[in-house]
Amino acid sequence: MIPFTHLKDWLSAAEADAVLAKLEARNDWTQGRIRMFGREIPEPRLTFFEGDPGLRYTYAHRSLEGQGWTPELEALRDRFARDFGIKTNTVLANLYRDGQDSMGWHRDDEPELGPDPLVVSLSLGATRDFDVRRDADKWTHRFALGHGDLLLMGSESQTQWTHSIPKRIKISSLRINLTFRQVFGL
Ligand SMILES: O=C(O)CCC(=O)C(=O)O
Repeated sequence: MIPFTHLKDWLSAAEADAVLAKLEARNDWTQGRIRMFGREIPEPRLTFFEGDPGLRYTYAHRSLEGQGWTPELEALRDRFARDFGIKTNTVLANLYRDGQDSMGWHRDDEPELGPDPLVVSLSLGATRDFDVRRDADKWTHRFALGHGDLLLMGSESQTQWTHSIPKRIKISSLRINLTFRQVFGL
């Protein structure tokens, strides 16, 4: 059993198109700077963070604070709670401008996410590979996440596994991913 559940076409094409258009039109996409291995580098993607006011999420020395919800992301958050019983109070959005943008192997295990974080991940736009690797034996599996697909990352997904979005130089169009998480005030 692996703790990742891929729900293809969870949003209809029309719904996915509408959310993607709203997100593409936002003007708060930022290229953050993160610290890795003692060096500060620009992230190879753009991001924004949204969530309950005052909630803070810090990764790779980059600190983000929630300032409330836009209606379309709040509606998605409520749907996840209703459909899956997964309560979330923040969303980190990633925009991969093309296949040169990527995310290295990592886990979402910051202390404010609690001991066994659950993550609900919605993909929009270009299909990209999403690789997962199990700590115990380094076994890897690849999901192709397409427009409107949902990936539920369940119990142990962040404690026993890592994940990544590899570069794909032939992909020239953008992808947006929304990762909804529950941040606990520390
Ligand atoms: O873009 C994705 O599908 C993954 C995003 C991710 O790994 C993260 O935000 O931690």
